[in-house]
Amino acid sequence: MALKAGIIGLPNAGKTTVYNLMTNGDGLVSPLPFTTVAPLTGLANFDDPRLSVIAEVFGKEQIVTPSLMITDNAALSEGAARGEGLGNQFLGYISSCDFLFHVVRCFKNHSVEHFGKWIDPVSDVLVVNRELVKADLELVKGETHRNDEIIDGRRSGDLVRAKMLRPLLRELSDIFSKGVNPHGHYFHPEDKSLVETLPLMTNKRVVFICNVDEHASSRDLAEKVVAFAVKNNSPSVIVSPQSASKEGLLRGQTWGLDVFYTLDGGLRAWPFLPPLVVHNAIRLIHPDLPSHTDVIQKFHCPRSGYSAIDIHATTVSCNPDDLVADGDIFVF
Ligand SMILES: Nc1nc2c(ncn2[C@@H]2O[C@H](COP(=O)(O)OP(=O)(O)OP(=O)(O)O)[C@@H](O)[C@H]2O)c(=O)[nH]1
Ligand SMILES: [Mg+2]
Repeated sequence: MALKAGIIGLPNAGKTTVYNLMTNGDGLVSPLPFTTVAPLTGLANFDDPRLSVIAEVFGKEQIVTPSLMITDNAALSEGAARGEGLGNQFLGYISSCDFLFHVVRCFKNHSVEHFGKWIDPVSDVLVVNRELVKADLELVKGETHRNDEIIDGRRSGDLVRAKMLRPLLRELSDIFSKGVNPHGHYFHPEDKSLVETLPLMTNKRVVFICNVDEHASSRDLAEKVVAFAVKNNSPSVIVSPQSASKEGLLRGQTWGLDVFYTLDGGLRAWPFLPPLVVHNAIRLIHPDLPSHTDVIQKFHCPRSGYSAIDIHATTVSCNPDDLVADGDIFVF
C-alpha cells in the first residue's frame, strides 16, 4: 500500500495548485476561498537517481518509481476543530494520513482573497497549528472516555494498556489545553511509544511547502517559513507554481522520506517513514507474504557515493526484527 500524504493549509494557500503540480491533476483552482470541498486523491511519482543503477546491477527492465498517494482537501480555518467551516471533514481525513504537506501562502496577489490583514505566512502556519492542537485535545478527550470505560469494565479492550495510558492521556490533555503541542515534552521511552500509538495530528510529520510567486518579497516571506521549519525540525520546500517549477517538489529526499527497494519480477521503490522493521515492510509489500525472511536476500545502496560493485558486495542476512534502512534492497 502506498504511503499516504495529506495537503493542509488555509483557504487560498494554493493547496490545489500544488496538488495539481504533484499529481498532474486537474483539481479546480480559483481565487475564492473554500473552492475545494470534496477530497481529491492522486498519485505523485518522484525522482530517485538510485533506481537506474539498481536496475542495471540486477538486470531489471520493469521499474516502478517511488510514489505517494496524495489527497488535497478542504481548507482548514480558525474554528475547524470546533466543527466550523469544513473543519470536521478535513480533520477526519488527515488523521488517516501518514504525513502532511502544509502549503503556506507566500504570494501577495490582491485578487486572491486572504483572511488576514496582510500576508504573514508564519502567523498563518500558527493558525493551522492551533487548530491541530485543538483537534488533538478533542481526540484525547474521546480517547480518555473510551479508556476509562475499559478500566471500569464497561468496554472490552486491553486493560493493561488502558491503565498505562490513563496518566499519559491526562498529561496530554494538560499540554493540549495550554494550546501547545507535546513535541518538547519529555516522555519516558516506553510512554513515548504508547503515545505514538494514538492518532494525534500533532504527531504527524509535516513538510512545509512555501508557495511563492516571482516577486522578491515572496521569497523573503518563504525564507521566514523555512527558518520556522528548521526550528521545528521539519523539512521545507520553496515552490513557484506560476513558473511551473517542480524543482524540489518531486524529490522524496527533501520530504525527509526514506526508500527501500524490492526485486522479484521487476524493481520497485517503496518510500517509507522510519522507523520501520523488516516484518512490517513485508506486510506493506503484500499482507499475504510470509514474514519469515530466510528466503530474502538483502543488499544495500547508500544515498550517495554508490557504485554497482558496492551494491553487489553488500549482501547480508535479513532478520524480521531488523530496522529497514534507507537504500535497503530486498530480493525475493
Ligand atoms: N500569484 C499567485 N497566485 C497563486 C499562486 N498559487 C495559487 N495562486 C492562486 O491562488 C488562488 C487559490 O489557489 P488554489 O490552489 O485554489 O488554493 P487552495 O488552497 O486550494 O484554495 P481552497 O481550496 O479554496 O482552500 C487561485 O486563483 C490560484 O491561481 C502563486 O504562487 N502565485
Ligand atoms: Mg483547493
